[in-house]
This record gives sequence, structure tokens and C-alpha cells, in this order.
Amino acid sequence: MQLNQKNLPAVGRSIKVPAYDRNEIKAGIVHVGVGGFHRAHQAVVVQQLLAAGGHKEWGICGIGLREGDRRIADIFARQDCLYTLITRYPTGEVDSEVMQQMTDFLLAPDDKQAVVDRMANPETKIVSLTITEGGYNLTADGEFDLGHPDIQHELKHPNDPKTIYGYLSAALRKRKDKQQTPFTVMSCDNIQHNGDVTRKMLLSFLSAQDEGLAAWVGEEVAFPNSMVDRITPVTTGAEMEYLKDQFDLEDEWPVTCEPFLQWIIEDNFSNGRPDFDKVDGVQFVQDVTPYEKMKIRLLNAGHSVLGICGALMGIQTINACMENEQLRTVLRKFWDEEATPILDKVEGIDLEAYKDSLQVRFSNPNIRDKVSRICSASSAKLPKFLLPTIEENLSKGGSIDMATWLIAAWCYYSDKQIDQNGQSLEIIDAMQDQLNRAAQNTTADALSFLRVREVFGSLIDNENFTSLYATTVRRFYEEPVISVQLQRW
Ligand code: CS2
Repeated sequence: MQLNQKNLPAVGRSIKVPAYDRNEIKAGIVHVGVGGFHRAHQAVVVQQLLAAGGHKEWGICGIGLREGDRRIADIFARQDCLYTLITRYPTGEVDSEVMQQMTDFLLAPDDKQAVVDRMANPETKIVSLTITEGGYNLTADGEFDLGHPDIQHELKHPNDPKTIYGYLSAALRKRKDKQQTPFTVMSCDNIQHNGDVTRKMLLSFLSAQDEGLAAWVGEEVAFPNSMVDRITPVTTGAEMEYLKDQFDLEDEWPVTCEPFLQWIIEDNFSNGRPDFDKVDGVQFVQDVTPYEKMKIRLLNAGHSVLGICGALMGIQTINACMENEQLRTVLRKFWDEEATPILDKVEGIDLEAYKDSLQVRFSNPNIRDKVSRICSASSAKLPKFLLPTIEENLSKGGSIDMATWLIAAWCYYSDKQIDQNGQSLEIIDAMQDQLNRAAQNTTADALSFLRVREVFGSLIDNENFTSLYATTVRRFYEEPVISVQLQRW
């Protein structure tokens, strides 16, 4: 049976469909970037609030900004924005539930004005974002990349937005002109101080476009920082088959996730908020800094350590990486010796226990999170996940041996694009050509890879780092079999 609104009563006889009336929900939240992560994280929190009763004004309108979102738009059109969430426990237990918190979905390239109007509608209290680490238009030094052609276009044509900044500014301009309270802009991406970064970027954009609007946004709009966490692998055909076999349900794009969910948000909203913290795993705090630093530098960086090494070893999934003793060792050693010593104390969290729990989560054999997902967009991820650890250790005299070695491994990976068995690697990275060219020059110029300033910023100017890197990368190229390299650790 097809998953759609008409079939919902029948669908609900075999699979969990929370008992709330979708027709009564209004979309107080407009969410940009309805990928797997949003659908398994914030969407779940909203669904639980709706299922518990009340909160009817806090449903979600989904937005896809890019042409690449057309597939999900078409599926949502056929499925009336319904989808299934499949939660897989390490024990093999599975929970499946139909998600119905999304009221509607708009594909921006089809109707830009509809997206602006929807954000500008006073019913919209929060615009939330999961536009990926690469979606913020940041330079390696954390500034706004004003020179980007899409940004230049938007500055000249405020009524023809292309990026998130164009849409937000068009919508906020309408709110300001009508003297309405603005919405909160809530980033849910893995960037330290994601709210502050979004604010800084939007204000830089607006300063170049409309000083008056920049001043108003600076005064009136809240950008809460948050730490978001739930491992959400890429959906595979196996999940669709599972739903068909178990429930006779045809869902074209279900989402799978682990049972763990955490969301720590600063209680800083311009126009009201739901009681997100009524849901287990969600917490409002004054200052999210220690939590986000801990999560990004342990979980996300840890993923990258396993991802790059695992890819070079020809391992397909993160749980398979965790079955490899060498990889478990390198991961824990990196955490213990380089990442943890520079973390701040996190209230209520024992860092040793946190790392133990990450090992259990990574090992969940039923999640089968692909190494290729982890390695995708490394050029946007590593500057957020790993390079700050190197920079901080350099300034505090801490060890950078393993992180530097990982950059050397990434260089080799970008250069050769094959694993140690000679199989070619699936690399998904907007900068792959540039990284590949730089990496290929390593034998002639050991520092060539680091000269990609868009990724490494000013690290190339730090001699303590470059001299260690030069030795490390040379050793890597002399003995590139990754399992032999790993014996170092
Ligand atoms: C991953 C994250 O993309 C990555 O490299 O580390 O997607 C990670 O799974 C999530 O942040 C977990 O909360």
C-alpha cells in the first residue's frame, strides 16, 4: 500500500501512526534542508510534541532550496509529505513509525516567491536550517565569501534569491516593512557556534545589500546556537524492502536512524518557541559552547578518522571499521591524546563515559552508516571537525601527531582515489578536483595539499605544523599501505 494521506487509516492498522490530526496543524517552523538528518532529528522532536497533545501551531513546512531537492519534492507530493522513520537498535530491535509533522513542502526553484512569502508569513516563528557545513558560504578564515557568484547575483537582484542568505533577507525585509516581529533563525548544522556563524554571515550579506535591514536584523533576530546529534545513515533500498515485507507499505524515501538523540539549544528565540525540551534528549541551556565542542571534536572528528582510514582499507561501513582493532585503537588514541585534553568541562557529562558511548553507537551493526557518507564533503567538514583541534594544540603545545597523520592520509586518499586493495573509491566532494590536483603534486612539493587555502587557511604558515606534516606525508607516500601505516599507533 502506498504511503499517503488517503491510505493513512489503513496504514495505521499495521504500523505506528501517532494519533494526532494533521489537519489541525499549522507550520510555525519553516525548515530549509529536509534531508535524512532533519527528518530523524528535529522532525522527531516536533512529532513527539504533537503526539503528546497541544503545540498545534508548531508543525513544519519543508523547503528545498536547490534543484537537487526535486526528487524529495516529487516524493513528498506523492506521499503528502509523509514518510517512515525506522529506528534500529544495536540489539536488532526495530521501531517503525509514520511521521506526519510536515504540513507541506516547497521547492524553491519552482516558485521562489512562494518560499519568501512563506518565511515572511507571520505564522512562521522559526526558520530552521540543515544546509550542511558547506552551505554557509564561509571562507577558510571564517569570513563571508562575498565574491561567490550566487551571492553577487543576489546582491544585485534582491528579488531573485539563490542561497539561504538571499531568501532570509527577502523574507526579513518583508517582516520589517510590515513592522512584524521577525522569526528566529535556528541553525542545526555541525558548526561550532552555528547560530553566531549564521548571524555573522547574514549580517555580512545584508551590510553589502541593505544597511537598514542589517541593523534591524542585528537588533531583532535571535540566532540560537545548538548542538545536534543523531546518526542517520543514507537510506538504502533494503529499508524500502523492509517496510514492504513487514507492513506491506510502499514508502519511496524512509529514513533510518540510531535510537540516540540529543539536541542542546540556547534558549534565545525572537518570536516564541515550542517546549522542545519536553522531549527526551532535548535541553535548553544558557551556553552551548562546551557541548558543541565536545560533540564536533569527538563524534564528528572521530567519524572522519574512521572514514578516511576505513575508505583506504576498503571497509564499507562505520560499524565494520569498529570491528577492526587497529581502527578502534587509532580512534581512541586520537580522542584521548589530542581531542580530549583541550575540551572544556561539560556539566553533567563524564567525557570518558561519553567516548565509551560513542564507541557503542559507532559499533551499532544495524545502522551500517557508509564510510562514503562520512567522507563526503570532507573539504567542508574537516575545517570544522579536525583543524580547530590542530590549531588549539599548536597554540597550547599539545600533540598533533595523529591529526597531522590523518591529513596526510586524506592527501593520499585525494591523490590516488583507490583503497589498499586497488579498488576505486567513491569520493563525493565539491572540491575533489582541486584537492586531487594539489595532492598529486606532493612528491614534488610535500606541502602542496596544504596550499589549498580554502580548506587549510593559514595553517600553511605555521612552521611547527608544516614541518611535521612534511615528514609525515613523505613517510605516508613511502609506505602507503594503510594497515601498515596504522601500526604506528
Ligand atoms: C557525520 C555526521 O557527516 C558526518 O561526517 O559525522 O553526519 C554525524 O553522523 C552526525 O553529526 C551525528 O549527529
